[in-house]
Amino acid sequence: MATKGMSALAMGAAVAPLKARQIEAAYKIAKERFAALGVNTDKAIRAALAVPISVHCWQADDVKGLEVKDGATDGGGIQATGNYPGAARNGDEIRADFDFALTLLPGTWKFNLHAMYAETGGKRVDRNELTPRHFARWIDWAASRKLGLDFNPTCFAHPMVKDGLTLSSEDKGVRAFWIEHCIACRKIGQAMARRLGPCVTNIWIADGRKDATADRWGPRERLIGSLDKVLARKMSPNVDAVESKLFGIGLEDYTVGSNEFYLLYAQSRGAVPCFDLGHFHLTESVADKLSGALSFVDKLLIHASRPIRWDSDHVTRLNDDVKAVCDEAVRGNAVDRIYWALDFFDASINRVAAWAIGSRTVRKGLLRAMLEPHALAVKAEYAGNGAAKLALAEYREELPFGAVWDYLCLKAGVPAGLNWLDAVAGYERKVLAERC
Ligand code: RNT
Ligand code: ZN
Repeated sequence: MATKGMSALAMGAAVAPLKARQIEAAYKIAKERFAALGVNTDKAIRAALAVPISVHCWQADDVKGLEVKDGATDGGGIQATGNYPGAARNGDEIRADFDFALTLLPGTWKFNLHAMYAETGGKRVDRNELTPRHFARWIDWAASRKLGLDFNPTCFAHPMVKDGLTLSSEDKGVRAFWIEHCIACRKIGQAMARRLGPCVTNIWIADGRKDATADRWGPRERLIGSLDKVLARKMSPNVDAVESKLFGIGLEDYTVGSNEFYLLYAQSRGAVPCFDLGHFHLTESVADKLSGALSFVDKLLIHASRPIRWDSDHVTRLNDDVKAVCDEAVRGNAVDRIYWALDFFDASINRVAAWAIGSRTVRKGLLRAMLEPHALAVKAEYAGNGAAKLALAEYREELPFGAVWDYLCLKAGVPAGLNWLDAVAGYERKVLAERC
Protein backbone atom coordinates (compact mmCIF):
# COMPACT_ATOMS: atom_id res chain seq x y z
CA MET A 1 0.00 0.00 0.00
CA ALA A 2 1.25 3.46 -0.80
CA THR A 3 2.30 5.42 2.27
CA LYS A 4 -0.33 8.04 1.49
CA GLY A 5 -3.44 5.95 1.91
CA MET A 6 -6.88 6.44 3.39
CA SER A 7 -5.51 6.29 6.92
CA ALA A 8 -3.78 9.58 6.33
CA LEU A 9 -6.97 10.97 4.84
CA ALA A 10 -9.40 9.57 7.40
CA MET A 11 -10.49 12.30 9.72
CA GLY A 12 -10.00 10.38 12.95
CA ALA A 13 -9.33 12.83 15.73
CA ALA A 14 -9.37 15.80 13.37
CA VAL A 15 -13.15 15.73 13.01
CA ALA A 16 -15.27 14.74 15.96
CA PRO A 17 -17.71 12.03 14.84
CA LEU A 18 -21.37 12.96 14.65
CA LYS A 19 -23.29 11.55 17.60
CA ALA A 20 -26.81 10.13 17.39
CA ARG A 21 -28.04 12.59 19.96
CA GLN A 22 -26.75 15.56 17.91
CA ILE A 23 -28.36 14.19 14.78
CA GLU A 24 -31.69 13.71 16.53
CA ALA A 25 -31.65 17.19 18.05
CA ALA A 26 -30.82 18.82 14.72
CA TYR A 27 -33.49 16.77 12.97
CA LYS A 28 -36.18 17.91 15.36
CA ILE A 29 -35.54 21.52 14.44
CA ALA A 30 -35.12 20.77 10.74
CA LYS A 31 -38.43 18.94 10.71
CA GLU A 32 -40.19 22.03 12.02
CA ARG A 33 -38.50 24.31 9.50
CA PHE A 34 -39.62 22.11 6.61
CA ALA A 35 -43.09 21.59 8.08
CA ALA A 36 -43.55 25.37 8.07
CA LEU A 37 -43.20 25.16 4.29
CA GLY A 38 -45.65 22.28 4.01
CA VAL A 39 -42.97 19.61 3.64
CA ASN A 40 -43.14 16.36 5.60
CA THR A 41 -39.57 15.25 6.29
CA ASP A 42 -40.47 11.79 7.65
CA LYS A 43 -42.33 11.04 4.46
CA ALA A 44 -39.45 12.32 2.33
CA ILE A 45 -36.98 10.11 4.19
CA ARG A 46 -39.14 7.04 3.67
CA ALA A 47 -39.57 7.81 -0.02
CA ALA A 48 -35.88 8.55 -0.58
CA LEU A 49 -34.82 5.30 1.11
CA ALA A 50 -37.16 3.24 -1.08
CA VAL A 51 -35.79 4.28 -4.48
CA PRO A 52 -33.63 1.49 -5.95
CA ILE A 53 -30.28 2.84 -7.16
CA SER A 54 -27.97 0.62 -9.17
CA VAL A 55 -24.28 0.71 -8.23
CA HIS A 56 -21.92 -0.18 -11.06
CA CYS A 57 -19.43 -2.98 -10.49
CA TRP A 58 -16.81 -1.36 -12.73
CA GLN A 59 -15.62 1.23 -10.21
CA ALA A 60 -14.15 -1.68 -8.22
CA ASP A 61 -11.51 -2.62 -10.81
CA ASP A 62 -11.21 0.34 -13.20
CA VAL A 63 -13.38 -1.31 -15.90
CA LYS A 64 -10.93 -4.18 -16.37
CA GLY A 65 -13.37 -7.09 -16.14
CA LEU A 66 -12.69 -10.72 -15.34
CA GLU A 67 -12.31 -12.22 -18.79
CA VAL A 68 -9.68 -14.72 -19.74
CA LYS A 69 -8.26 -12.84 -22.71
CA ASP A 70 -6.18 -13.92 -25.65
CA GLY A 71 -4.50 -10.58 -26.28
CA ALA A 72 -4.58 -6.92 -25.42
CA THR A 73 -7.24 -4.62 -26.86
CA ASP A 74 -7.83 -0.92 -26.59
CA GLY A 75 -10.24 0.37 -23.99
CA GLY A 76 -12.91 1.24 -26.54
CA GLY A 77 -13.28 4.91 -25.85
CA ILE A 78 -13.53 4.72 -22.08
CA GLN A 79 -10.57 5.12 -19.83
CA ALA A 80 -10.03 4.94 -16.08
CA THR A 81 -7.13 7.10 -14.97
CA GLY A 82 -5.06 6.69 -11.81
CA ASN A 83 -3.26 3.89 -10.00
CA TYR A 84 -4.47 4.01 -6.42
CA PRO A 85 -3.60 0.67 -4.82
CA GLY A 86 -6.16 -1.94 -3.85
CA ALA A 87 -8.25 -2.48 -6.99
CA ALA A 88 -10.31 -5.67 -6.89
CA ARG A 89 -8.71 -8.50 -8.88
CA ASN A 90 -11.52 -11.02 -9.13
CA GLY A 91 -15.22 -11.49 -8.56
CA ASP A 92 -14.81 -12.43 -4.91
CA GLU A 93 -12.93 -9.22 -4.21
CA ILE A 94 -15.50 -7.09 -6.02
CA ARG A 95 -18.27 -8.79 -4.01
CA ALA A 96 -16.36 -8.34 -0.75
CA ASP A 97 -15.77 -4.66 -1.52
CA PHE A 98 -19.43 -4.12 -2.29
CA ASP A 99 -20.52 -6.03 0.81
CA PHE A 100 -18.45 -3.56 2.78
CA ALA A 101 -19.70 -0.58 0.77
CA LEU A 102 -23.27 -1.62 1.58
CA THR A 103 -22.57 -0.94 5.26
CA LEU A 104 -22.10 2.72 4.26
CA LEU A 105 -25.06 3.06 1.91
CA PRO A 106 -28.54 3.91 3.20
CA GLY A 107 -31.61 2.54 1.42
CA THR A 108 -32.36 0.19 -1.46
CA TRP A 109 -29.55 -0.80 -3.82
CA LYS A 110 -28.97 -2.87 -6.93
CA PHE A 111 -25.72 -3.97 -8.48
CA ASN A 112 -24.90 -3.30 -12.11
CA LEU A 113 -22.78 -5.84 -13.99
CA HIS A 114 -21.11 -5.84 -17.38
CA ALA A 115 -20.73 -8.94 -19.54
CA MET A 116 -16.93 -8.72 -19.08
CA TYR A 117 -17.50 -9.70 -15.43
CA ALA A 118 -18.50 -13.25 -16.39
CA GLU A 119 -16.93 -15.94 -14.21
CA THR A 120 -15.96 -18.77 -16.49
CA GLY A 121 -13.81 -20.88 -14.17
CA GLY A 122 -10.54 -19.98 -15.90
CA LYS A 123 -11.82 -21.04 -19.33
CA ARG A 124 -11.94 -18.61 -22.23
CA VAL A 125 -15.57 -18.13 -23.20
CA ASP A 126 -16.14 -15.61 -25.94
CA ARG A 127 -18.77 -12.97 -25.45
CA ASN A 128 -21.24 -14.41 -27.91
CA GLU A 129 -21.22 -17.68 -25.95
CA LEU A 130 -22.01 -16.27 -22.54
CA THR A 131 -24.95 -17.78 -20.66
CA PRO A 132 -26.61 -17.16 -17.28
CA ARG A 133 -24.42 -19.98 -15.94
CA HIS A 134 -21.40 -17.69 -16.21
CA PHE A 135 -23.11 -15.29 -13.83
CA ALA A 136 -24.35 -17.88 -11.38
CA ARG A 137 -22.04 -16.72 -8.62
CA TRP A 138 -23.16 -13.12 -9.06
CA ILE A 139 -26.81 -14.13 -9.05
CA ASP A 140 -26.47 -16.29 -5.91
CA TRP A 141 -24.58 -13.54 -4.12
CA ALA A 142 -27.17 -10.93 -5.11
CA ALA A 143 -30.00 -13.20 -3.99
CA SER A 144 -28.39 -13.76 -0.60
CA ARG A 145 -28.07 -9.98 -0.14
CA LYS A 146 -31.56 -9.26 -1.53
CA LEU A 147 -29.98 -7.12 -4.23
CA GLY A 148 -31.40 -6.74 -7.71
CA LEU A 149 -28.99 -6.91 -10.64
CA ASP A 150 -28.74 -4.88 -13.82
CA PHE A 151 -26.71 -5.85 -16.83
CA ASN A 152 -24.76 -4.50 -19.82
CA PRO A 153 -23.36 -6.14 -22.95
CA THR A 154 -19.65 -5.32 -23.24
CA CYS A 155 -19.20 -4.06 -26.80
CA PHE A 156 -15.71 -2.62 -26.32
CA ALA A 157 -12.21 -3.82 -25.44
CA HIS A 158 -12.45 -6.84 -27.75
CA PRO A 159 -10.75 -7.87 -31.02
CA MET A 160 -14.12 -8.03 -32.81
CA VAL A 161 -14.39 -4.23 -32.57
CA LYS A 162 -13.37 -3.51 -36.20
CA ASP A 163 -12.31 0.00 -37.18
CA GLY A 164 -14.10 1.31 -34.12
CA LEU A 165 -17.42 -0.31 -35.08
CA THR A 166 -19.49 -3.17 -33.65
CA LEU A 167 -23.24 -3.38 -34.26
CA SER A 168 -22.91 -0.77 -37.02
CA SER A 169 -19.95 -2.32 -38.82
CA GLU A 170 -20.12 -2.84 -42.58
CA ASP A 171 -18.67 -6.32 -41.95
CA LYS A 172 -21.57 -8.76 -41.63
CA GLY A 173 -19.51 -11.14 -39.50
CA VAL A 174 -18.67 -8.38 -37.03
CA ARG A 175 -22.28 -7.35 -36.77
CA ALA A 176 -23.38 -10.97 -36.33
CA PHE A 177 -20.91 -11.47 -33.47
CA TRP A 178 -22.17 -8.44 -31.55
CA ILE A 179 -25.80 -9.24 -32.28
CA GLU A 180 -25.20 -12.69 -30.77
CA HIS A 181 -23.47 -11.11 -27.79
CA CYS A 182 -26.33 -8.69 -27.15
CA ILE A 183 -28.93 -11.45 -27.45
CA ALA A 184 -26.89 -13.58 -25.04
CA CYS A 185 -26.88 -10.62 -22.65
CA ARG A 186 -30.63 -10.15 -22.85
CA LYS A 187 -31.03 -13.84 -21.89
CA ILE A 188 -28.70 -13.29 -18.96
CA GLY A 189 -30.71 -10.20 -17.99
CA GLN A 190 -33.85 -12.31 -18.18
CA ALA A 191 -32.36 -14.96 -15.89
CA MET A 192 -31.32 -12.26 -13.43
CA ALA A 193 -34.78 -10.69 -13.54
CA ARG A 194 -36.54 -14.01 -13.01
CA ARG A 195 -34.58 -14.67 -9.87
CA LEU A 196 -34.10 -11.16 -8.47
CA GLY A 197 -36.76 -8.86 -9.92
CA PRO A 198 -36.44 -6.14 -12.58
CA CYS A 199 -33.18 -6.15 -14.55
CA VAL A 200 -32.29 -3.46 -17.05
CA THR A 201 -29.97 -4.63 -19.82
CA ASN A 202 -28.38 -1.50 -21.25
CA ILE A 203 -26.68 -1.46 -24.64
CA TRP A 204 -23.90 1.04 -25.08
CA ILE A 205 -21.55 0.87 -28.05
CA ALA A 206 -18.65 3.19 -28.76
CA ASP A 207 -19.13 3.00 -32.55
CA GLY A 208 -17.99 6.16 -34.27
CA ARG A 209 -15.36 7.94 -36.36
CA LYS A 210 -12.39 10.09 -35.45
CA ASP A 211 -12.50 12.68 -38.19
CA ALA A 212 -14.14 13.99 -41.34
CA THR A 213 -16.83 11.29 -41.34
CA ALA A 214 -17.90 10.67 -44.90
CA ASP A 215 -20.84 8.36 -44.25
CA ARG A 216 -23.08 9.20 -41.30
CA TRP A 217 -26.05 7.34 -42.74
CA GLY A 218 -24.81 3.84 -43.42
CA PRO A 219 -23.67 3.00 -39.87
CA ARG A 220 -26.97 4.27 -38.45
CA GLU A 221 -28.97 2.21 -40.91
CA ARG A 222 -26.94 -0.86 -40.00
CA LEU A 223 -27.28 -0.15 -36.28
CA ILE A 224 -31.07 -0.10 -36.64
CA GLY A 225 -30.92 -3.44 -38.45
CA SER A 226 -28.68 -4.96 -35.78
CA LEU A 227 -30.70 -3.64 -32.85
CA ASP A 228 -33.90 -4.91 -34.40
CA LYS A 229 -32.36 -8.37 -34.56
CA VAL A 230 -31.13 -8.09 -30.98
CA LEU A 231 -34.57 -7.08 -29.74
CA ALA A 232 -36.59 -9.33 -32.06
CA ARG A 233 -37.58 -11.83 -29.37
CA LYS A 234 -39.48 -10.77 -26.28
CA MET A 235 -37.30 -11.43 -23.27
CA SER A 236 -39.48 -10.21 -20.44
CA PRO A 237 -39.08 -9.52 -17.62
CA ASN A 238 -35.73 -8.20 -18.86
CA VAL A 239 -35.94 -4.48 -19.69
CA ASP A 240 -33.95 -3.20 -22.69
CA ALA A 241 -32.20 0.15 -22.63
CA VAL A 242 -30.01 1.95 -25.17
CA GLU A 243 -27.40 4.53 -24.16
CA SER A 244 -26.50 7.47 -26.35
CA LYS A 245 -23.24 9.38 -26.35
CA LEU A 246 -21.85 12.59 -27.76
CA PHE A 247 -18.34 11.37 -28.57
CA GLY A 248 -15.61 9.02 -27.40
CA ILE A 249 -11.84 9.17 -27.13
CA GLY A 250 -10.47 8.83 -30.64
CA LEU A 251 -14.03 9.05 -31.97
CA GLU A 252 -14.56 12.75 -31.65
CA ASP A 253 -16.28 13.47 -34.95
CA TYR A 254 -19.16 11.04 -35.07
CA THR A 255 -21.00 8.71 -32.73
CA VAL A 256 -23.43 6.36 -34.43
CA GLY A 257 -25.65 6.05 -31.35
CA SER A 258 -26.35 9.73 -30.79
CA ASN A 259 -29.07 11.04 -28.52
CA GLU A 260 -31.62 11.72 -31.27
CA PHE A 261 -30.93 8.32 -32.76
CA TYR A 262 -31.49 6.34 -29.58
CA LEU A 263 -34.29 8.46 -28.24
CA LEU A 264 -36.33 7.89 -31.37
CA TYR A 265 -35.21 4.29 -31.69
CA ALA A 266 -36.25 3.55 -28.12
CA GLN A 267 -39.55 5.36 -28.51
CA SER A 268 -40.41 3.46 -31.66
CA ARG A 269 -39.40 0.05 -30.27
CA GLY A 270 -40.66 0.29 -26.69
CA ALA A 271 -37.14 0.34 -25.25
CA VAL A 272 -35.77 2.62 -22.54
CA PRO A 273 -33.47 5.50 -23.48
CA CYS A 274 -30.46 5.96 -21.21
CA PHE A 275 -29.26 9.47 -20.43
CA ASP A 276 -25.73 9.51 -19.05
CA LEU A 277 -24.98 12.85 -17.41
CA GLY A 278 -21.61 12.88 -19.15
CA HIS A 279 -22.91 12.23 -22.63
CA PHE A 280 -24.11 15.65 -23.67
CA HIS A 281 -22.65 19.03 -24.46
CA LEU A 282 -21.52 20.41 -21.14
CA THR A 283 -24.02 23.27 -21.17
CA GLU A 284 -26.92 21.00 -22.10
CA SER A 285 -29.35 20.26 -19.27
CA VAL A 286 -30.23 16.61 -18.87
CA ALA A 287 -32.80 17.67 -16.25
CA ASP A 288 -34.70 19.58 -18.89
CA LYS A 289 -34.86 16.47 -21.05
CA LEU A 290 -36.87 14.48 -18.49
CA SER A 291 -40.22 16.15 -19.07
CA GLY A 292 -39.58 16.12 -22.81
CA ALA A 293 -38.62 12.47 -23.13
CA LEU A 294 -41.02 11.12 -20.51
CA SER A 295 -43.89 12.67 -22.44
CA PHE A 296 -43.26 10.01 -25.08
CA VAL A 297 -41.51 7.05 -23.41
CA ASP A 298 -42.63 5.20 -20.28
CA LYS A 299 -39.25 4.91 -18.61
CA LEU A 300 -35.76 6.35 -18.66
CA LEU A 301 -32.44 5.06 -17.43
CA ILE A 302 -30.19 7.66 -15.83
CA HIS A 303 -26.46 7.11 -15.56
CA ALA A 304 -25.46 9.55 -12.84
CA SER A 305 -21.92 10.48 -13.73
CA ARG A 306 -19.88 13.69 -13.57
CA PRO A 307 -18.14 15.13 -16.59
CA ILE A 308 -15.34 17.62 -16.05
CA ARG A 309 -14.67 19.37 -19.36
CA TRP A 310 -15.55 16.11 -21.12
CA ASP A 311 -17.08 12.70 -20.37
CA SER A 312 -14.43 12.13 -17.72
CA ASP A 313 -16.53 9.85 -15.47
CA HIS A 314 -15.54 11.55 -12.24
CA VAL A 315 -17.25 10.37 -9.05
CA THR A 316 -20.79 11.73 -8.91
CA ARG A 317 -21.27 14.70 -6.61
CA LEU A 318 -24.26 16.69 -5.52
CA ASN A 319 -23.60 19.30 -8.19
CA ASP A 320 -26.19 21.41 -9.98
CA ASP A 321 -26.74 18.75 -12.65
CA VAL A 322 -27.56 15.99 -10.19
CA LYS A 323 -29.72 18.32 -8.11
CA ALA A 324 -31.64 19.43 -11.17
CA VAL A 325 -32.22 15.89 -12.46
CA CYS A 326 -33.51 14.79 -9.06
CA ASP A 327 -35.68 17.90 -8.76
CA GLU A 328 -37.26 17.33 -12.15
CA ALA A 329 -37.91 13.65 -11.43
CA VAL A 330 -39.64 14.49 -8.14
CA ARG A 331 -41.52 17.50 -9.52
CA GLY A 332 -42.87 15.41 -12.39
CA ASN A 333 -43.82 12.54 -10.08
CA ALA A 334 -41.45 10.49 -12.24
CA VAL A 335 -39.02 9.00 -9.72
CA ASP A 336 -40.52 5.55 -10.36
CA ARG A 337 -40.34 6.03 -14.11
CA ILE A 338 -36.58 6.32 -13.91
CA TYR A 339 -34.11 3.50 -13.43
CA TRP A 340 -31.44 5.19 -11.33
CA ALA A 341 -27.88 4.05 -11.90
CA LEU A 342 -24.35 5.26 -11.33
CA ASP A 343 -21.58 5.38 -13.87
CA PHE A 344 -18.11 6.59 -12.95
CA PHE A 345 -14.66 5.13 -12.60
CA ASP A 346 -11.91 6.90 -10.72
CA ALA A 347 -8.75 4.82 -10.28
CA SER A 348 -6.93 7.62 -8.45
CA ILE A 349 -8.71 7.34 -5.09
CA ASN A 350 -9.85 4.58 -2.77
CA ARG A 351 -12.45 2.82 -4.90
CA VAL A 352 -14.79 1.88 -2.08
CA ALA A 353 -14.81 5.51 -0.98
CA ALA A 354 -15.60 6.46 -4.58
CA TRP A 355 -18.62 4.15 -4.43
CA ALA A 356 -19.67 5.58 -1.07
CA ILE A 357 -19.43 9.20 -2.19
CA GLY A 358 -21.14 8.75 -5.54
CA SER A 359 -23.88 6.41 -4.34
CA ARG A 360 -24.77 8.39 -1.25
CA THR A 361 -24.87 11.48 -3.44
CA VAL A 362 -27.67 10.29 -5.69
CA ARG A 363 -29.86 9.33 -2.75
CA LYS A 364 -29.01 12.66 -1.15
CA GLY A 365 -30.11 14.41 -4.35
CA LEU A 366 -33.40 12.53 -4.29
CA LEU A 367 -34.00 13.38 -0.63
CA ARG A 368 -33.18 17.02 -1.30
CA ALA A 369 -35.66 17.06 -4.17
CA MET A 370 -38.33 15.41 -2.01
CA LEU A 371 -37.86 18.19 0.54
CA GLU A 372 -38.46 20.98 -1.93
CA PRO A 373 -41.40 23.27 -1.12
CA HIS A 374 -42.36 22.82 -4.73
CA ALA A 375 -46.07 23.54 -4.40
CA LEU A 376 -45.24 27.05 -3.16
CA ALA A 377 -42.94 27.70 -6.10
CA VAL A 378 -45.56 26.52 -8.58
CA LYS A 379 -48.15 28.74 -6.94
CA ALA A 380 -45.83 31.75 -7.17
CA GLU A 381 -45.09 30.96 -10.80
CA TYR A 382 -48.73 30.78 -11.85
CA ALA A 383 -49.51 33.92 -9.85
CA GLY A 384 -46.84 35.69 -11.89
CA ASN A 385 -44.83 36.36 -8.74
CA GLY A 386 -41.32 35.87 -10.08
CA ALA A 387 -39.65 37.52 -7.11
CA ALA A 388 -41.29 35.17 -4.61
CA LYS A 389 -40.29 32.22 -6.76
CA LEU A 390 -36.69 33.38 -6.84
CA ALA A 391 -36.67 34.08 -3.11
CA LEU A 392 -38.01 30.60 -2.45
CA ALA A 393 -35.31 29.04 -4.61
CA GLU A 394 -32.69 30.96 -2.65
CA TYR A 395 -34.29 30.14 0.69
CA ARG A 396 -34.19 26.49 -0.22
CA GLU A 397 -30.41 26.64 -0.12
CA GLU A 398 -30.56 27.85 3.49
CA LEU A 399 -32.82 25.10 4.76
CA PRO A 400 -31.26 22.49 7.09
CA PHE A 401 -31.28 19.74 4.51
CA GLY A 402 -28.09 18.20 5.92
CA ALA A 403 -29.81 17.54 9.23
CA VAL A 404 -32.49 15.51 7.45
CA TRP A 405 -29.88 13.59 5.48
CA ASP A 406 -27.95 12.78 8.65
CA TYR A 407 -31.15 11.52 10.23
CA LEU A 408 -31.87 9.38 7.16
CA CYS A 409 -28.45 7.78 7.60
CA LEU A 410 -29.04 7.24 11.31
CA LYS A 411 -32.43 5.63 10.62
CA ALA A 412 -30.89 3.39 7.95
CA GLY A 413 -28.10 2.32 10.32
CA VAL A 414 -25.22 3.69 8.25
CA PRO A 415 -22.61 6.27 9.26
CA ALA A 416 -23.65 9.91 8.96
CA GLY A 417 -21.47 12.90 8.15
CA LEU A 418 -17.84 11.95 7.61
CA ASN A 419 -18.09 9.05 10.04
CA TRP A 420 -17.85 6.57 7.15
CA LEU A 421 -14.35 7.72 6.17
CA ASP A 422 -12.72 6.03 9.15
CA ALA A 423 -14.55 2.82 8.33
CA VAL A 424 -13.15 2.90 4.79
CA ALA A 425 -9.67 3.59 6.14
CA GLY A 426 -10.03 0.49 8.32
CA TYR A 427 -11.13 -1.58 5.34
CA GLU A 428 -8.20 -0.29 3.35
CA ARG A 429 -5.77 -1.29 6.09
CA LYS A 430 -7.33 -4.69 6.68
CA VAL A 431 -8.35 -5.78 3.19
CA LEU A 432 -7.19 -3.56 0.36
CA ALA A 433 -3.59 -3.28 1.53
CA GLU A 434 -3.25 -7.06 1.26
CA ARG A 435 -3.81 -6.79 -2.50
CA CYS A 436 -0.55 -4.96 -3.13
C1 RNT B 1 -19.55 4.87 -21.68
C2 RNT B 1 -20.89 4.66 -21.11
C3 RNT B 1 -21.13 3.34 -20.48
C4 RNT B 1 -19.93 2.81 -19.73
C5 RNT B 1 -20.19 1.51 -19.03
C6 RNT B 1 -18.92 0.87 -18.58
O1 RNT B 1 -19.34 6.14 -22.09
O2 RNT B 1 -21.16 5.67 -20.20
O3 RNT B 1 -22.26 3.38 -19.68
O4 RNT B 1 -19.45 3.74 -18.81
O5 RNT B 1 -20.94 0.72 -19.85
ZN1 ZN C 1 -22.97 5.49 -18.97
